[in-house]
Amino acid sequence: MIKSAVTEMLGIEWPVFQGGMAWIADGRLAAAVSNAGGLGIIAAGNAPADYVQKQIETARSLTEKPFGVNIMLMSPYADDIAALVAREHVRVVTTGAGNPGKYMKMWKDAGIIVIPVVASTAMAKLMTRAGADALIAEGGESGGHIGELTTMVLVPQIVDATSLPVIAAGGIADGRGVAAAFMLGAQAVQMGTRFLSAKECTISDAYREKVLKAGDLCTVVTGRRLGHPVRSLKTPFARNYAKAEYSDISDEELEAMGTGALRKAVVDGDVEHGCFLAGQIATVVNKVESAEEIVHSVIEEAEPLLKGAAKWVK
Ligand code: TUI
Repeated sequence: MIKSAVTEMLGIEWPVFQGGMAWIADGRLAAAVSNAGGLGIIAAGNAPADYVQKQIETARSLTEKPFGVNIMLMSPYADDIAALVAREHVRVVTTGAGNPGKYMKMWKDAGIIVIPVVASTAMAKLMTRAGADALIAEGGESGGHIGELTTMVLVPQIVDATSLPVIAAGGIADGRGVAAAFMLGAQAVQMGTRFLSAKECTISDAYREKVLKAGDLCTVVTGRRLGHPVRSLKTPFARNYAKAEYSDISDEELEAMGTGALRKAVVDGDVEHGCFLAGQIATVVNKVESAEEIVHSVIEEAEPLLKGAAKWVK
């Protein structure tokens, strides 16, 4: 049994969050993870509020346990979804890709537990002062939109910069990662890539196959030129995008190249034009399991590692 300030605060059994992956983390996946004793999270991504509302209804029909909604702050619908989660009194809100400061009062007044993703100590301090309940420290090993620092260096610095409990994310997909995160001072973990292999995760077969087959050097970061670095699997799309980034095309054209590419990967399984977001740890994800098997196995692996840590001290 691994308990911490995070399991206490949320009333969950295990300190395992499922990352709010745009286009992927729907009400069904979130409910499956929450039913397994972790924290399932619905991703709003770039979707409009009525989509998110439907996913909240789906999750509520499938679980009595707490779940969260992740708001991608670069979304054109961020304001609408921020208001929706307050109206719906969603238990937990996580945020990504920006500063959620302007929504904090509304969410706290609605009794929501607010857990922003931070990629720097400055943001961690700002969010602590703004009234966040915990912080997710997400390193650049993650898939999707990433910050500069790796999990190994980010987590201890965030732990030192805040009095709040910290959830580690980025590069964690098994019990070794969970144990290491706790050693760095985290009190829970968030995994995204590992849940791409979950039975309840409704991605295209091509997406799942690519993750299951991924090797250690299979991801690449694109988008630095536009100030939004994004990690994805090396595919024709990623290679073309990387090339275009160093060409003389305009920023607008470059931006347009990315539009719709995640949908093409998730929904259509288009291996030529799709953008297959995944973290560097994809290489250790090699079998399809239920969300419950995933949550339970990472905890079962982590427990003896944490208990056995004393063997190193003579
Ligand atoms: O947000 C993520 N991961 C994402 S969002 C996403 S959708 C997207 N697609 C294309 C381009 C851009 C986004 C796919 N994956 N992770 C959490 C995260 N948040 N990583 C980094 C940050 C972050 C970045 C800057 C958090 C705060 C922040 O602060 C900005 C500021 O104002 O200082």
